[in-house]
Amino acid sequence: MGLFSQAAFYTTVNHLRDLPQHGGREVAFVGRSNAGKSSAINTLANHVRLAYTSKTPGRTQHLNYFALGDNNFLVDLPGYGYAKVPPDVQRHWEQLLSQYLQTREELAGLVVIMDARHPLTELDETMLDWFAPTGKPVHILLTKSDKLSRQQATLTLNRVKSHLAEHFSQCTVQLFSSLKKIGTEEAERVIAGWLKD
Ligand SMILES: Nc1nc2c(ncn2[C@@H]2O[C@H](COP(=O)(O)OP(=O)(O)O)[C@@H](O)[C@H]2O)c(=O)[nH]1
Ligand SMILES: [Mg+2]
Repeated sequence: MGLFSQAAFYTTVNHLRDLPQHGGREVAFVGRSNAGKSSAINTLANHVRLAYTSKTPGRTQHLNYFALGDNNFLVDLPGYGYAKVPPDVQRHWEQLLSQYLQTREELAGLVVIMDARHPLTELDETMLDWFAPTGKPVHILLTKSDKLSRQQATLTLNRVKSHLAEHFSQCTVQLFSSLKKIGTEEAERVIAGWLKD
């Protein structure tokens, strides 16, 4: 059975002061809105609607916690990069995300979801910049890779790898597809290595 197969909703948090004191470890998923984060979480968890998948992105500004068992947790972070967010909402989001990424001790590693057709956007890099000082590991899923030819996918993977080697050496990256179930074992292996068993 997979690492995420027992995942169950745990709690929703909108302020840092409300972060759960579970005493275990957590792994957070973040990504540009519509990149395919909810689909990736659902694919890994093998649940159809564990994390809500939507075509109208950008509604939630919350941190959603899922219990994985053994006091390990998955945290679904709010998406970023959608147009027309009111400035106060944007500020709240920036505060919450940057503070969470920089200070959360229980956070063992960060999974960043990127659309394989548009990897490493400015906001993706902002996320990596916020997290880099912690020295904790980051794993990037280049999802929707089913939309690329094999050659395009390999090219993209290599391009992202060389960028990371230069700028974010604690990052690893792989191809992923929720639609075709590509890359789930590799992702699970990396994430399981961050958590307690
Ligand atoms: N072809 C393809 N489409 C995907 C994949 N993952 C997500 N999508 C689609 O991309 C859109 C956004 O996905 P969603 O998971 O809601 O993105 P989120 O906003 O990052 O949570 C939806 O229409 C999904 O069906 C994938 O691996 N392949
Ligand atoms: Mg989503």
